[in-house]
Amino acid sequence: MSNYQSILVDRDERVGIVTLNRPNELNALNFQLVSELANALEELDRDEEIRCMVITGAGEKAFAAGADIKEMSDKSPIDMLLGGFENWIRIRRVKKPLIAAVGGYALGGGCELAMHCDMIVASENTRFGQPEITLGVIPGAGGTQRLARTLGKYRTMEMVLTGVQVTAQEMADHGLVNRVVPKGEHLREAVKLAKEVAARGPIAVRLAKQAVLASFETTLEEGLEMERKNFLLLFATEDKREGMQAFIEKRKADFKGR
Ligand code: CO8
Repeated sequence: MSNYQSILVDRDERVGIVTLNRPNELNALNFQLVSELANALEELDRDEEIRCMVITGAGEKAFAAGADIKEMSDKSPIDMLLGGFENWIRIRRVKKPLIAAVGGYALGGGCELAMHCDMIVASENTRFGQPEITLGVIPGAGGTQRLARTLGKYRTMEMVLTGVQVTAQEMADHGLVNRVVPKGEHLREAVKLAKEVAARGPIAVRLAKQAVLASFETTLEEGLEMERKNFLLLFATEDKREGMQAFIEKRKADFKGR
């Protein structure tokens, strides 16, 4: 595993855990951190031992309080294009499931990073928000789109146009948070959820993630076609044989990812 300065990379059985590690800056996402995060996630994505990844923030106060405002303040559009966006696209393309373990502030790019993940576990002290409007800009890593697809137009407008902070429970009520847990429990609960995913067949998990994500980007007809093809593809795997045989023999399946 590579050496990183702004993140920590750990593993717990088949779960890779990446910690955003700038607690004194509330884990503000500077260019280096996002680049390291993309590198680490791609490395874990290639690692056959790892089946699911959790992203969390160091310290009690924040998952991430957004992109690094001090770093961004004198940047040009071209600096932002070259220094920033490519790495966010790399995170979006990770094939294994990502779970955000969120405690404290998840603002701006922090909220957007959580929404890049496939599931979100948040502690009850979490505050989500898109405060970019208070800085004279707007969300740039998917906030307007991903919030609107989950919360709908009206609540998203309020968040994006005012910068208001929203509780984990309210986000859960809107379907944007999977589990709200007591303060300090978010990482433990996210790893528990990740281990549940990691016990499933990794090829099926990968193709399931791809199919669900397609529902945001295609027509129903195209999405159904992709689901059907992925379903059929899985009938060529050893894991399908193992999963069905294990059911018949009343034992736990041992999936190999083949
Ligand atoms: N950037 C840089 N430094 C930060 C950030 C940030 N986003 N957030 C906090 N910090 C720093 C503070 O400057 C402070 O440092 P110092 O001790 O040196 O003064 C330290 O972290 C602690 O912060 P505070 O003292 O402010 O802590 P408080 O508890 O008083 O307040 C808040 C906590 C409310 C979270 C407050 O820090 C805050 O409002 N932070 C900024 C939130 C924000 O506006 N986020 C949006 C940023 S813009 C963005 O995310 C655009 C995403 C674009 C993605 C695409 C990129 C290519």
